[in-house]
Amino acid sequence: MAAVHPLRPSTGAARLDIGYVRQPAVGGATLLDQPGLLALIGFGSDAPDTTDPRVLRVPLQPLREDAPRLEAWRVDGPVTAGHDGDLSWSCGGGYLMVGLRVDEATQGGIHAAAAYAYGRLLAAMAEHGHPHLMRAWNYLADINAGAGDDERYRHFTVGRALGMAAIGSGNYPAATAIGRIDGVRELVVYALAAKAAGRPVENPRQVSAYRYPRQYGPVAPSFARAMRIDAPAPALLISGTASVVGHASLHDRPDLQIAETLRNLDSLVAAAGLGHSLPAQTWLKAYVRDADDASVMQSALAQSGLAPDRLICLHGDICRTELLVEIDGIAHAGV
Ligand code: 3EB
Repeated sequence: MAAVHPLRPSTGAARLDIGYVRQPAVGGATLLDQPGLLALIGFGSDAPDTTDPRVLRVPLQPLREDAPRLEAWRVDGPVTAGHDGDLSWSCGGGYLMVGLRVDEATQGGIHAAAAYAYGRLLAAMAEHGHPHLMRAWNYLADINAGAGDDERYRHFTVGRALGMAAIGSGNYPAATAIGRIDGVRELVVYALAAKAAGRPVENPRQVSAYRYPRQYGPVAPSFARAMRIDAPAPALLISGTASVVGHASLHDRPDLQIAETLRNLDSLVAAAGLGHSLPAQTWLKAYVRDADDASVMQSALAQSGLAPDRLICLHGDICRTELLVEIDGIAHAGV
């Protein structure tokens, strides 16, 4: 093993601080004035309405009135940001955040929109000198519409794979793909890239998504189960995780799907070397197909030890019709 400078992490990874903020969503001005603010993600219809390129708007409605509605990403050092057509970018401290909103009609459908979005994303990464794609979120309408290989999620998956063709499966980012229920056929993608590579992590309880068998579509989904950032303290960017064991969906009740999902999360955290279960410093987003399941989700996560302010519950469709819930997030190792 190569000698490592004692004061510097071996990977060259830089600090990334993520957390939810409970603040009146209107304006968000004081947050945006903070130095090192890389991105501010607003959820639902009252997300900050501003042209600041660091502000990303997720078209899913939060389901608990009293919950935080903003997610702040902070880095060390100055941040620069701008717009480039339909793309917004923000860069500093070794990280690049990119946001894209693509009207499907302008590209000729969800397949072409996905290919276009990922082509634009990879081009922006090259232009700004952040070659490692760490994490991507994808929100698209009518995700389960269409039968068999004509399902819109599968079309999205094929288009995304085309746009990401330059990335090998061993370097796929962590990802989430969720259905927006407002019916707006605009693909929303936002992504985190970095100067230093992360370490993709797979879940021993699950077949890697990029190795899913043919029954789930003509092209397997291009994502890793999680991406580990090594420094200064380890953090794990966790992909959308559902009640999938092996490659099969399990259970038809939301409570059982949530319990299985939590087992998957524990397994993933262990595989990443972050302990035996989700650490205290964890921020989760839970997606529920049926708004009525938000309370079951909330109590299940409270029971597993997650503080209420560390959960944002969003109303969205999951990419297999039988799946009712999905959870993603970030886990910071205890210090
Ligand atoms: C699964 O385990 C559930 O296509 O980007 C989870 C996370 C899922 C990301 C994606 C899909 C995606 O297969 C679905």
